[in-house]
Amino acid sequence: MAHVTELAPGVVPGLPRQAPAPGWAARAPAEILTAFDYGRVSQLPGGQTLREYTFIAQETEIEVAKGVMFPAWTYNGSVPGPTIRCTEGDRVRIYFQNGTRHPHTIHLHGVHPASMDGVFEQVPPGHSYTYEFDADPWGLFPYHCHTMPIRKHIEKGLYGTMIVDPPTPREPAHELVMVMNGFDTDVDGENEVYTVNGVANYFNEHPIELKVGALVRVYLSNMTEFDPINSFHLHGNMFKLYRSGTSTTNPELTDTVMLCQGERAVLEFRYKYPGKFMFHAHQSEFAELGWMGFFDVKA
Ligand SMILES: [Cu+2]
Repeated sequence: MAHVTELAPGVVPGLPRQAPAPGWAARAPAEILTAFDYGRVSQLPGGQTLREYTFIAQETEIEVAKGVMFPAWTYNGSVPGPTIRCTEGDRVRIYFQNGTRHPHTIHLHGVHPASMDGVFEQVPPGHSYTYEFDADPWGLFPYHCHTMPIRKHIEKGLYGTMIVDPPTPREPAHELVMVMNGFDTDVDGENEVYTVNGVANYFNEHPIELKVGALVRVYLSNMTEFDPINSFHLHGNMFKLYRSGTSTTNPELTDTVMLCQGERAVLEFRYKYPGKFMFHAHQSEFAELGWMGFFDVKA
């Protein structure tokens, strides 16, 4: 799969010297599914866990459907960007370097000071900014660029997932990160392509292997621009739905969830029967334009 990253000409990396190398190599949707970026881990003097990340905004050409190239803006080379994984109470520090020709930021959802919100401190090309906050509260959060026009900066690919684990960990499971998105390939203000993790029909051609009876946990978020909602429908099964991932009790039992732009949910399920089961947007148009895939459940 073609995948070309270029830093804007004349942009000199200007990161603080203590910034770690970006530790994110996931590119294909299947890699993004199971890649978790725990950062460079150390201990602060008081005993608090410090997780340090380097995010570089890049101009990256990505293949969003067979033979369809898209001039994306990325964090560290992929759409969606790195999946930040930490635990409630951890100190998270993100060294952000803008290697593109446009100003950008990182706006993280969650509780943090205004100066860490990625709205007012616009980062010009070639400049850097350091975000630092305590992960609070636990749950599932999106992050994205918050530079005007915001829909352009999101649609171009500057977004990703942050999982803040609860202090008492969730039950072990086969965990999958799924980001629902779209791409406006002809610049008409509408999406021509819909995907999970960046490539249309990818999980149709590369089904996700599961095991009968094994607990599956999907961290699902909706970063689709232009269309107000997206959805996830599971075949041959029901899932427990924990909206925003901020609870582990009293789930709703359903087989379809609708998420507004920026909304997210944790889904848990086990397959009772082996075989191939479809999952897809329940908006038929989105499914037909690439947002569909299969679980291949083995006995
Ligand atoms: Cu931006």
